Parts: sequence; C-alpha cells; structure tokens
Amino acid sequence: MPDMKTLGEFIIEKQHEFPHASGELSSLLSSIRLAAKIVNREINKAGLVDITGSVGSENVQGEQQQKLDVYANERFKAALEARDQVCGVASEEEDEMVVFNKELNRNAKYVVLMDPLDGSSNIDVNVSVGTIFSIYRRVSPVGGPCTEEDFLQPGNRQVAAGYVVYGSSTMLVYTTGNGVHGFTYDPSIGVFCLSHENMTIPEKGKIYSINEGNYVNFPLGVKKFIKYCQESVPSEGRPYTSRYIGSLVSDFHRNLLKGGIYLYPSTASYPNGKLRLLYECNPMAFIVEQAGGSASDGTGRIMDLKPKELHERVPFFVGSTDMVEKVEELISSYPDLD
Ligand code: P6P
Repeated sequence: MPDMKTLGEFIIEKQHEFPHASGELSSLLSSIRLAAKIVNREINKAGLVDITGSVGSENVQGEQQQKLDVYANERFKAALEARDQVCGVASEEEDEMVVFNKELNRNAKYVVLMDPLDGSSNIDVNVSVGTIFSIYRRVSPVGGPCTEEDFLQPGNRQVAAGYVVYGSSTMLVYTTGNGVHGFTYDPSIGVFCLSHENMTIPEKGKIYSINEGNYVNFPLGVKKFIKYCQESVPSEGRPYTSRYIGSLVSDFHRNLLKGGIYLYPSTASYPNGKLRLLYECNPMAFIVEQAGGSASDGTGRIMDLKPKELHERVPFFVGSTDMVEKVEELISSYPDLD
C-alpha cells in the first residue's frame, strides 16, 4: 500500500513549483477542496432530500437550473470569497462576473472561472456530474475591483485548472502546469488521497465520445471522422468504441485514463458548439495538454483563442493527440460548403 498522501500535503509539497510561490495558490486550491467536499456530501444524498429537480429559474444559458446547480455555485463562491486570494469569479450560473468587494479580496491576485455543476441535467437519473475550475492571475491593478479583462484572458495564461468528478467515487484532478495529478476522496476520513500521480493520456485512443443524435447537422469533416472510426480497425487490432455519458467531466475523465476523444462540434441547436470556452474548454484543454493530449476548436489550439465574452461557446475536440489531429485533418480536407 503506497504511503497515503493527502491533497493538502501534496499541494504544500509541490508549492515550490508554483510561479512566484507564495502559498496563495496553495490556499486557493485548498478552498476549492473544501467546497468540493461540501458539494459531494449533498450530491451523495440528493435522492434523499428535496434538493434535486429544477429550481424553476433559468441560467444565462436558458437551461433549467437544478437546485444542486444553485447550491454548488453558492458553496464554491462562498469558499473562494472567504480566503484572501481571489478578487472575483465568473460562473456558468452567473450572468455577469461576481466582484468580491471586501478589502481582503480587492488585494487578491487571482480570479477563478467555474462550471460549478456540469452535466447537472443528469442529477435526477443518478449519472456522474462534475465541477470544473480555471484560475488566472488578475491583469487589473491589485487593490481595485476585478474587471472583465481579468476573465477574458486566453487559456494559455491559466495558472491552474482542474475538475471534480462526483461518480462511483469522487475524484479531484488538477494541474498547475507541472503535470496532472488525481486524488480520490475517502469519505470515512474526509480527505482526498493521492491516487493518480502524473496522469498521462494514451497518445492513440480507441474511444470517441459524441452525441450522434446531432449527426445530420455535423460539419462534413466530423461526419468523415465518425465514419473513419466506424470503418477502420487501428493497427492494434481492437476497433474503435463509442462511449457518450452526456456529462463532459465524466467523458473527459474516462478518456484521460483510457485514451480517446470527446467531440462537441457545431450543431443546429448550437451553431458555435455547446461547450463554453472560458470555464469548460480552457480548463480541460490545460489538463489534457499537461497529460500529453490535445484540445482544438477544429482548426487551432483552444488555449490560443482570445475570448470575447464570458459565456462564449466554441466547437470542442479534446483528448488523445492522434485522434484530435485526425479530426483537424478531416475538417480541413472536407470544408463545409457555405
Ligand atoms: P448534449 C452538459 O450540459 C454539457 O455541457 C456537457 O457536460 C455534456 O458533455 C454536454 O453538455 C451534453 O450535451 O447536447 O449531448 O446533451
């Protein structure tokens, strides 16, 4: 049994690797750890108390807000505001950025973007859901309120990113630019224990994750990729497999461990793709690149895109490099005729 190391111990041990390590990023990651434990507790009993089901309001995406969505958003905001490292957050559940106005927050160095409970439509059917977070150093002057520019930075400026997957076991996976590390929650002692150090994604994947119900409106190059997966047998002999949970964090996590690609191209309902650049695509792109994979909008690197607005959507192809490059090649070879 390898010696057990907790997330807190690991963060402190690796603190010297953070640029300008001053303990603040460590403390910020610890506040996310705390909120994840609280949300995990509520998700695990969601079927028992009146906390599932839509709260009736709609979020900026026009999606029914599940009560757990709202709960998770409030928990993560409160945990982040309580520490003096964060001056504001942007969230899928908030129309505008949230400025933390306490004195201790205005002198903070970081902003956090998050999808507090991604895949929440799966809650009522007991399918895994997740939290996604992305951390930047602010560009606005310390001492004043954060500005929208702090949140509209390209993904290549992230200082940390991660996700929590609330599944058969709850895991927290994060990167600070020095590899990807996974921690499994032990509820009996209330700690995240190091279980997957230096995670790497297999370069050649066999799994493709896409909602084929949207096939008729996919770009021609994406249709060609699906056909390629269905008709070719890779050199290792095992055919490709289609796996789609409908929860980005769960599909991403499985593909990170086993190799594969997640695709959300433009569709009739989402002509620019469904996934949000700032708090879904960029953090997942940072993680997958640190694990040796790739993330593209079909024509270029996700993390090089300059965001224009908080809830901007982009086409998203993320996972094993050989599969992402294949999709890019087919999109380039078979451009849609306008
Ligand atoms: P569809 C959940 O709403 C989400 O943002 C991702 O977690 C998931 O991969 C995707 O949307 C599912 O979308 O259109 O296939 O139901």
